[in-house]
Amino acid sequence: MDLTSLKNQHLSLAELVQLSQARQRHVLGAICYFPAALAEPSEPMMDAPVIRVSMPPLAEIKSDPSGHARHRATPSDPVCDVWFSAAALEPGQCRDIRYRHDGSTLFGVIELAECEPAPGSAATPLQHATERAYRQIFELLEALGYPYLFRLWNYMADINAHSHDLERYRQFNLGRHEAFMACRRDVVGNVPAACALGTAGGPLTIAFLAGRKSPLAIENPRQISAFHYPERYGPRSPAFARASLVGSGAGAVLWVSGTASIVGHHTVHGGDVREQTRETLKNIEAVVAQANRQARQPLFALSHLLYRVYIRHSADLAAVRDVMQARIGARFDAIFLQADVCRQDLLMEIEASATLCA
Ligand code: 3EB
Repeated sequence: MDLTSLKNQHLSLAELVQLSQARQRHVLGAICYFPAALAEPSEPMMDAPVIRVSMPPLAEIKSDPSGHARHRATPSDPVCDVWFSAAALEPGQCRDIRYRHDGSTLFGVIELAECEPAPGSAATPLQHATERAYRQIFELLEALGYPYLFRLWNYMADINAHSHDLERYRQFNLGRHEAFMACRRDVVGNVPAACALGTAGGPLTIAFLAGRKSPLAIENPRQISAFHYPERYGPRSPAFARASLVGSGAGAVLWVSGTASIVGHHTVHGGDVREQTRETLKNIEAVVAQANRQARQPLFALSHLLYRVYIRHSADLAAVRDVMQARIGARFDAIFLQADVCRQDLLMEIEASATLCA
């Protein structure tokens, strides 16, 4: 069995919950972006591991097979990033993680509240929650025999706020690094694709995809690898690759990490959302070109990616969308979300995925 059975789609929450029973059995997992603050604790919405994130959807572009782009402005319904598998799925729950797997790929979700660590620990509550979440993830993956992380989505409230003398995103990086080290995971080179964004509230929320085949970690020649960022961005560098690639030929899957207006390690075009979007697309183009080089085949193109676009100020939606359409063409699939980005001077960030031939 290989990854040709994986498929990624954007659906409204109504569409997701109204899928036929037969179709729901093939939902590996999903992330649902909610417009309003969520009441805790979040009750499971369906049998599949579906997680709710407080992150207002701003718009959606969907291209149907006939080639028409359908725009939906300010969707009132939550929008979901859904992963399907054509294979038979096995569900499971272990401590705080809910998951489903198909014999080659596992999708899991975990939510953890930020509790004070044990007395004597120097960790902040967010750092502690992050370390506990990642330790649970690594322990589960070891136990079930899915050792390779392909992709992680990291969502936390107040990502740019400072507490305990450190920005919360940097606290998150400390906890992630600690867990990687404790579980003997590489923190440079062979690291998963990821994103880290700020929500409007709620617990630390992480979704992940893992498998039994080692992915290729892809870097961007225009950017210093994030795991080599200098210390001025925080005491521990973020452990993620610019993209990860699994499988080959028609069965390949590409995950492009959250990508922003960073060249080298510097934020460029501070204050200019249009230029930040152009620079971000140049970065994604460079990552895709690098992935095609490593695949030794031109498998991926900007016009065939599925995009999630995070925008700090909702008033910038039109500017970001216009630049994307000018560069990519009018027809592409994207959801636009209001979210805080992990550097104060970044106004937007884009991530993407491609499941070929599914
Ligand atoms: C950057 O390039 C922007 O901490 O997991 C992008 C993707 C970013 C993943 C992470 C952070 C992360 O540094 C921020």
